[in-house]
Amino acid sequence: MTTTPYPPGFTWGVSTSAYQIEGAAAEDGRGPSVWDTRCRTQGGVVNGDTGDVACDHYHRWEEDVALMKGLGVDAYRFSVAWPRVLPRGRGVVNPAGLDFYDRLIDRLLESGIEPWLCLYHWDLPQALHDLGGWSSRDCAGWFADYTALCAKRYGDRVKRWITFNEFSVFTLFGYAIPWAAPGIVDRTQHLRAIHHVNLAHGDGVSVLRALVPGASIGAIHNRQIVIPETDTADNRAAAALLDEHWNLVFCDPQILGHYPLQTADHIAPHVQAGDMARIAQPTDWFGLNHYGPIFAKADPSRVWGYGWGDAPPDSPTHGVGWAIFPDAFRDELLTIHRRYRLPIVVTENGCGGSDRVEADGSVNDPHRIRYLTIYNEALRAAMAQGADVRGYFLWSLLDNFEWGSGYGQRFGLIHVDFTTLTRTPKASARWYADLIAQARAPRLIAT
Ligand code: PNW
Repeated sequence: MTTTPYPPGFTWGVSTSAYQIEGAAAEDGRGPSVWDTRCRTQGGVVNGDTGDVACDHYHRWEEDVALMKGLGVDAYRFSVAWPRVLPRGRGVVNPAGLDFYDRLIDRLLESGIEPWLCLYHWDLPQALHDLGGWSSRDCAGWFADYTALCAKRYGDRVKRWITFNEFSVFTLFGYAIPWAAPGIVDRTQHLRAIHHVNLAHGDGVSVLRALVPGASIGAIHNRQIVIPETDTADNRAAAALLDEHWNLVFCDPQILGHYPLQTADHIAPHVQAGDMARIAQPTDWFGLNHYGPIFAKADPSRVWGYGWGDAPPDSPTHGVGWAIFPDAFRDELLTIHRRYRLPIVVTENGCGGSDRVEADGSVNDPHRIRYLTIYNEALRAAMAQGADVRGYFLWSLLDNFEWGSGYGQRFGLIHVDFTTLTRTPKASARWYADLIAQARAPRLIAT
């Protein structure tokens, strides 16, 4: 009998996002986003790094598609920069920005790589933030109009659509714990942002259904078990509230139609009649981004009374300091399968750190290969136990602008020299290409 652990049609891919790779921040009519503002004026990014140049993908996209082809991936997840196509977020469109994604999509299709288009990877146009941004209910409508623009322009060629990437990271770190743009710390604004982003998601799904026949639509959630740093009552309470804000306040209303317990009370003043039905539009798959568990501790200096705890001192960690715990990945896949009853696509998983360039120019990253190997085993274990996983996208194609960590944390399969912008595939790129090739070839097993 021939078999492979992956079902027929399993999608192998790589992921990136616009602000992290494109650069060309002020070119061809692109407007500023909240991340440009954060990098340029707010601080909070290591080294004062910015996405002004990043990987210069805006100019080097042809080389990058060729690199993907070399990996043998089926699919590429990228995001459209809202301020590149609508410099002020709404109103006048920027034809040069729209053209850029046309060229990219066409080349991907010619190369046999399916485009998976994500509408929002955190780069809200600054002009919309100045009008209230996600704290304003109007933002859902602005997002729906932007979605319609992209759907009409790209929907003839793009069938895989994603509304948002990691709802809870940009809302929590943008509005409650100031680690991301726009750097606000305010409970009410955080709650309003949660609810308005949920409305925007629901409206976005409705627009895509109406405008893109045959669209396969998902949303991407970062889900990570929240563990109390030490087992005290205060830390357990902190972990329970963080679990709602991190893991539940988007998935539950979008898929199950209600907010989780504590949040339902907190958010009630911002919810209007009909909102919950507007949010809970059926989607086709659940996008999961997962790296490792997170640790919570009580922290009265933070706006919600919880803060980030540390992994136990003896636990293995990434270069980024995240705990390596593949069983949590397996369990997360099984939990999602049972709780949400949707096919799952792993839209991000990967390993950060700093990589050493050898004298001959090669880049060996055995730590990344080790991490990916054990996480792939966990993926297969979850599938063997019934989780309906349809694809795996590795984060990331390229080393890129790693938000608050600037260029100091590298997640790429392809090394980028940020002075010369030269790309060099790492040992992990070969490893991933081999994994994909083996996964596709049915293996003979004795029966
Ligand atoms: C994700 N955390 O972000 C993002 O989708 C990517 O843009 C990013 O580059 C990648 O993971 C690696 O960081 C996260 O604090 C940011 O647990 C923070 C966390 C998780 C994911």
